[in-house]
Amino acid sequence: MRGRRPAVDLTTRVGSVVLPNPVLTASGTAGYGHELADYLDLDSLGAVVVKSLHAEPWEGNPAPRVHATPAGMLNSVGLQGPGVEVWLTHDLPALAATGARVVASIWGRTVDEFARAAELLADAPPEVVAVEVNASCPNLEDRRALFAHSTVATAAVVDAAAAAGRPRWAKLSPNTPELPEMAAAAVSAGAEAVTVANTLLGMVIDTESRRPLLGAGRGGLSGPAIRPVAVRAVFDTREALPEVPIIGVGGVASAEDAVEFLLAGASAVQVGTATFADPRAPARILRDLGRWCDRRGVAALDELIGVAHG
Ligand code: RRO
Repeated sequence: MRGRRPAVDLTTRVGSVVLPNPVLTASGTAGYGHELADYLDLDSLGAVVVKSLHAEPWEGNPAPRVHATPAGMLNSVGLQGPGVEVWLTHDLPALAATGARVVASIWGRTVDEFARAAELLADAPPEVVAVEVNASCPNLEDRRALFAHSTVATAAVVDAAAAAGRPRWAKLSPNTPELPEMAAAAVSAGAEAVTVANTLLGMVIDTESRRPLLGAGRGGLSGPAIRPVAVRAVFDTREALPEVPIIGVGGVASAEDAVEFLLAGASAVQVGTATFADPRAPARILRDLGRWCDRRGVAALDELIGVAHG
């Protein structure tokens, strides 16, 4: 066996969910089903997180919905989706058939709508390993009512999602200075983990029309431009709540970026905007993460997670 190095064990644990590796897709960037299957083996990823689903079909916002920005992009898709019932029959079967672990993201305009979406997921097959409760979409009409900017509302939607009968992850907002308080509220309501964080609220103005460029005006900024914000948000959350599993998201485009999030305290990362430029990005980052660890003699992720805290 001379010269053969031990394989790196990339297994990670997010609450009660054990994943073979820490590289997941980010909600909204990998479709609803097996859209990326032509580019990568979806079951090779830690999990596939699908775009946020409402209990009912939802049309979304007027075009244009996306716009490239320096080192990132702005979106206001506006939560378009087929609704949980259609997703269960139309999209999920092909995704589950790939062998992927699936995380269903849900949203609602009210606590009852979160509860309804979660109820519809109660009979989902076991491939749906967790529910990500999207409390933080910046593209709702009434942003003052954003659940993830209130501890009470965050707890309420996480609690409502219990109806799905599977582990809950709360997706939180970077647009509040009280992120650790929101994380604590989510956990107190039963979340096993927090996803940190959604997009940063932004705007681009078209200098010719002299009006906001996106159809909805404001939108969520993502990509490498926000990575330092997201890394800081993960670091803050880990510092305040060292026992709470964190899924880091925001501008992960390389294995080194993923390592940065792990060091800040994340147990897993989600790849989002990078996938729009290269649909193979999650697989590339996973491969390179293994090599990165191998070259440095890192045998398991516990050697990295949270280490930046000293
Ligand atoms: O659909 C969207 O406009 C959207 C959602 Br649900 C979200 O959570 N984050 C985002 O940037 N866009």
